Amino acid sequence: MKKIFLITLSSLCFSALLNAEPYIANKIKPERMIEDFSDSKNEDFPKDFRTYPFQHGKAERVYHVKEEAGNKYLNGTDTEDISVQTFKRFYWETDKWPNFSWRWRAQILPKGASEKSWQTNDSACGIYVVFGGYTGNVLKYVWSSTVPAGTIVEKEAGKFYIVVLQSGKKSVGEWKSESVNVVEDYKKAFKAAPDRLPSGFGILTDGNAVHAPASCDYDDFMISESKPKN
Ligand SMILES: [Ca+2]
Repeated sequence: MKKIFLITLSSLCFSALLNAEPYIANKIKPERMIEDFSDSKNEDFPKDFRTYPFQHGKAERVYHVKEEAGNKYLNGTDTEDISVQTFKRFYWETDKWPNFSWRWRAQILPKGASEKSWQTNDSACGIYVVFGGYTGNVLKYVWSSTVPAGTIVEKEAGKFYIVVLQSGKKSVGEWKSESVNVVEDYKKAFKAAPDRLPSGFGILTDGNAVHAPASCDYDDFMISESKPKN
């Protein structure tokens, strides 16, 4: 009788441990790596990235995976006025995972570019978060040639806003880490909460408006439940 009791007790403990595991895992892993380019081949177009509508096309001339000290990252370089975005789709529940972080390193700022006018609207580094698919509402984060960091530029009222995170030459050639809350930024720009989810994120390095070369490196795109502690 005593033996049976002990076996029952130990299996109960074991099953309690098993049941507890997902809870502990959720508690200690509040972030998800979305893309670190480690699955892509050096010099290739990045794996799992697409362009609209279906083919890579000219984007293959702009975006290449590079390797440095054993780490792979993405370089976007546009010297031909191509201006094509590439994107990665994933199921992004921004209500649970509102924080988005990445690293970027501007290499060449397109000279004379300013996001404030369509005639000069180029950015060395640009990240798109589109709420609601191709035709949804757009938040774009940039490293601007000239517009001060902290500026939100209204490109199209109620449709398209640019948030400037880095600006100018001072940190060109240096990796910078960014961490944003896309839901809070959406509310600031659109004056309302998002009613649709993003289907992933896009990248654009371009210099076609001012006809100047642009180049940026990107890496470590992550989402998290709360702001990463630095
Ligand atoms: Ca990497």
